[in-house]
This record gives sequence, structure tokens and C-alpha cells, in this order.
Amino acid sequence: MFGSVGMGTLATGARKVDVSTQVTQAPHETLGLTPDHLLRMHRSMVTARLIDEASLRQNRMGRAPFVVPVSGHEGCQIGTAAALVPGVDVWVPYYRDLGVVLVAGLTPYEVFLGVFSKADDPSSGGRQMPSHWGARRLGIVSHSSPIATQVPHAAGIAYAMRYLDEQAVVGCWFGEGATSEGDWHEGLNFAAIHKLPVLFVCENNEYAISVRQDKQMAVRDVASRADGYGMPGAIVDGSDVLACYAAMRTARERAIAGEGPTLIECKTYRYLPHTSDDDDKSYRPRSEVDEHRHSDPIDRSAAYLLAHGVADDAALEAMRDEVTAEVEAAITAAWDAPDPDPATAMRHVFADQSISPDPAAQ
Ligand SMILES: Cc1ncc(C[n+]2csc(CCOP(=O)(O)OP(=O)(O)O)c2C)c(N)n1
Ligand SMILES: [Mg+2]
Repeated sequence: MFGSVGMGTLATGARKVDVSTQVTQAPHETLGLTPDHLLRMHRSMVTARLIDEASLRQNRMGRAPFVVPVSGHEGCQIGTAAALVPGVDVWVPYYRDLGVVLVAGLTPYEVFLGVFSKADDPSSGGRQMPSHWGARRLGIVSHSSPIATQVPHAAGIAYAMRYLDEQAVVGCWFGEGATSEGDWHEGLNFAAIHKLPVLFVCENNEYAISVRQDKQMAVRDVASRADGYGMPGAIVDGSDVLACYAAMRTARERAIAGEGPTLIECKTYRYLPHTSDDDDKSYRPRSEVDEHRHSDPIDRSAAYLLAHGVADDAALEAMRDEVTAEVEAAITAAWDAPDPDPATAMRHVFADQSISPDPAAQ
């Protein structure tokens, strides 16, 4: 990871004997990332975290019917998503991917339109379950609730890209539980056979709702399955946003060069329940959750920014304040936005028709 420049060239003051003076580049420099890139990635992580916490409060206030937490996953979501090209690549996320869709271009206001099931919710105008992301203008493809069904979709979209000779890739995200599904197998197998430009990202948080990974599969690493399909598999620390970026960037370069798909497994953890509807205290000890919080992706990113002089404490605090204000404004505006017209309830759900709010008129 660390490049070295000028091996053997002595810097002023260096001892002459047994010294190779290295100018060591910081990891982000070797990846071609500027301080501005780093700050944008950090801001996206903070935004995801604050939206998450605020959404759960809205749920407890009785305003949001169903919320899917992201806290803990921000490093792997923002790191992998940041290696895609908005407006060019296609995004096939799953329900936990708030961080991915923020990088793709969804705004906090649009996220809350979905949380409150409002008429202008870009995902579905309030028809889908919340967190079932979709945005035509951004190339975010809507998915269904049955897990892993988006994986063959991703392979199919990549097949079309190859057919149309597009210089683009598909990013496809899922949890480790999804990798036990038949759809997952079919999607990876097809993508590998045809060397399709699709990047498979597994956010392995050790649980599929209450089911621990060891009750779900007999292998330790999902990435080890890549070999069985004939594609490279990579294991990355999901709390290290730059490591996730690096793995995804390499995978994108391979895909664009026609070398086919990659499976990236990000080892991560979710701090909160699976959704607002379950109680995670019934299946995992608090000590386990607390232990994982020591490796928080946002704290680690902040430490990196401070260590490399990209930001100081005051700048990070100001960023957090700005994002807090942005999220609060988004909540207010989205809550005040119009609800869907009941007369349109069937639209995009069944064959095109409208119902009248007056049952007698039917
Ligand atoms: C085919 C199918 N089976 C079961 C479910 C119920 N279900 C919803 S989410 C989920 C857990 C998925 O776990 P994982 O893929 O690890 O993702 P995570 O939620 O941990 O991010 C399950 C079993 C479903 N939606 N679809
Ligand atoms: Mg999981």
C-alpha cells in the first residue's frame, strides 16, 4: 500500500550509513485521493449515521413505520460506493445501503420522503417498503424484499452493458445471509461465465436478523466462495473506508478491462437491531456490540483525517453541526411534503387503473 519515492536519495540531515530515506506516501495519496475526496467521504459517513439515528427517533415518535439501521456499516458502504462513477455506473443496493445511495446522489430530503412514504419519494412514491431504494435519475435500481433477488438483476444489467459496449459497471450489494440463497449462486455463476462488469459486495455483519453466520454457512469467509465461481475474492476490513475504496477501485478497473466480476467481502457489524421491529438483545450480548464499537468506521476516518492534517477537531465538529442542521431541515421539509393521493394507490402496483376515494362510486 505504501509507495516509496527516492530510495537511497538522502534527505537533508539523514545519516549516511545504513539508511534508505523514504518519502512515504499516505494511503490516500497512493489511491489518488485528495483531501477533498477524504472530506466528502467522511461527510457521507456522518450523514448516514445522523440520518440513521434521526430515523429511529422518528420511528419511536410514531411518524416512521419501519426503519432499517445502517450504523456500523458506513465504512464499507461509503468506501465501496465512492469507487463507482455516478451518472455512469448502475447501483443495485439492498435495504441497509443508506450510505451507498447517498454517494449515488440521493439527498437527505429524498431519504426522508421515503421514510415518511410521501408522494415525491423517488423510490416508489410511498408504495415500496421504506429503504427499498430506487431512483431512475441516479441509476439506482429498485429491489424486492426477498433477499438476493437483486443479484441476478445485477448480472443481467451487466450483461446488457457488455452487449451495448458501455464503459460502465454494476455495483451490487448484499448481506452475508443473502449468500445462502439460490439467486445469489445463479447471479455470480452467470456473471463469472460471461466475465460481466459487475462488482459484488458482501457486507458481512455476522448476522442475518438473529441467525449467526456459523448457523448460516460452514465457511468462515464468504469471499472463499469466489473461487468456486472462477472470480477473485477479496476480504476487507469494513470499518476501514480507504481499504474498502481500494478493493472496489481495483475491482472496477478489472471489470472495465473486460476481466469480469469480483467478490468483495467487507467484515462489518451493525450496532442497532436488524430493523425497528426487532429486539437484538434477545440474540446477542451487549458486550459483543460494545466491543465492535471500538472499531467505529467514523472514528477511524476522523483519526485518519487528523493524523494526516486533512482536518482539525474544530473542522470536524463544524462538519457534524452542518450535517445535523441539514438532516433536521430535511425531516421538517419531508414531513410537510404532500402524502400520495389515495386515488393513485393502485398505480405502479397493479395494472394501470385508479380507484375512487368514494366506495359508492366504484
Ligand atoms: C428469501 C427471503 N428469506 C427471508 C427473508 C427475511 N429476511 C429479511 S432480511 C433477512 C436477513 C438478511 O441478512 P443479511 O443478508 O446478512 O443482511 P443484513 O440484514 O444482515 O444486512 C431475512 C432472513 C427475506 N426477506 N427473503
Ligand atoms: Mg448480515
